[in-house]
Amino acid sequence: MAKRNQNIAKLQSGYLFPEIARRKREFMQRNPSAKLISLGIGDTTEPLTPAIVRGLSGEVSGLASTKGYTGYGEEQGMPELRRAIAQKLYGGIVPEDEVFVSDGAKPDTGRLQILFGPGRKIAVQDPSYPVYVDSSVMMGNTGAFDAGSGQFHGMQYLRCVPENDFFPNLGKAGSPDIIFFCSPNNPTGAAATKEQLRQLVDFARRKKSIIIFDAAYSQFIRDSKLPKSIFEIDGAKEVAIEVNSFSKPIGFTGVRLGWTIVPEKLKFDDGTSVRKDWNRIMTTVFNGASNVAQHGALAALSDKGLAEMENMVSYYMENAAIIKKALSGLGYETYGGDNAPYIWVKFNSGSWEAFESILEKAHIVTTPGVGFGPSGEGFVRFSAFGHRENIIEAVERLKKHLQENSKK
Ligand code: PL4
Repeated sequence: MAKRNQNIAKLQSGYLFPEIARRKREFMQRNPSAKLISLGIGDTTEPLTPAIVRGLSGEVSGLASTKGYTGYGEEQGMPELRRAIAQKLYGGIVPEDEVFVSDGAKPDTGRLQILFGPGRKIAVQDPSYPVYVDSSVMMGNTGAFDAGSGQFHGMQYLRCVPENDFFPNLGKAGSPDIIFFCSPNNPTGAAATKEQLRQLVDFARRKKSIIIFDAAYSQFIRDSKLPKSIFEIDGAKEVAIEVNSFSKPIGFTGVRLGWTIVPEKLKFDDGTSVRKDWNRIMTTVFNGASNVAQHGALAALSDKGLAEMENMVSYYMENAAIIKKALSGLGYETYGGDNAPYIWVKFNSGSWEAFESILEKAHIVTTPGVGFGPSGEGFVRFSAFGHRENIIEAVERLKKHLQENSKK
């Protein structure tokens, strides 16, 4: 028999989101008539919008004809979509040949591990989207694993907490090869300022690190002074890769479409081109994004599509405002929710304890903060993705449950 990949064996438990789904299923078995509301997994709920549907269905109809049929496309994506992303979403600050269209930010994050290979020093924001740590562990990018303490020596957790405005103390960050940085952040909802990203880019330039900047929530930024891309920062093209996604702003979590930008100027320490290696990986292990999904995305970047995207984002951000207002009104410390669809809330108990209590008493699914890293302990993440009527009902239930809880 083949030997097991020992890096997989190092993963400490199941992936966070299936674990939440498991607890939800168990709850439903015990309470089959409960009307659960999910403010847990950040999954979109609102239907696709007209211009985008026209883009998708136009391509489907085309595929049904001999003339319109297409098979495999270019692994890097349709040239017109790469161009539209570069121009409409980045205002031309990145050229189209640095845009690699894909099936989403999460799969690209996994494939980026192949780009760097094992034995790299990794730094991650703590808390952060668990894929960065778990995919690094799978690749063997953990430094030494101490089974006694269950800690990885070599992976640096960059503490991001209210006390430091959710921006890490880079003075303590050592010299990582790779820095995963997500802004607007999942789960804290914190959006880094230009000055903060400038510090990050300067740090990476000094330490010769590469930043993997996850901008999956950039369209949710409402404050026009905040940067939507790492490439708005001078010098970032020599030290950063950006992953991004159509999942959240246009409801493509199931349709699947994202992209990664790898600048021509980004080089490895031996002077070779990172972009060339990424192209080699993508043409080898990826066969191009769905042609139907790409036409949907192209339609989303038309004038009508962009207006629909803006309405969709505004809808979820109004949900965020409703949740945040209710929880702050109850006296909870709340963060995020202004430029991101997540509200990060401090509880006086452990994260899982708060999660269980809200599930059992209010029949609401949330996400325990500690699932995103040790600094998330004591916090719970509330997602703003949901139908408005469910958000309003969830808020009423939370008010009732949390008020009763505070009396005890
Ligand atoms: C549950 C910072 C959600 N099963 O859809 P993609 O692959 O283009 O983007 C995924 C993604 C990338 N980057 C960040 C994200 O937060 C997400 C999606 N995160 C969440 O609730 O945290 C969905 C999670 C999904 C998963 O594991 O990604």
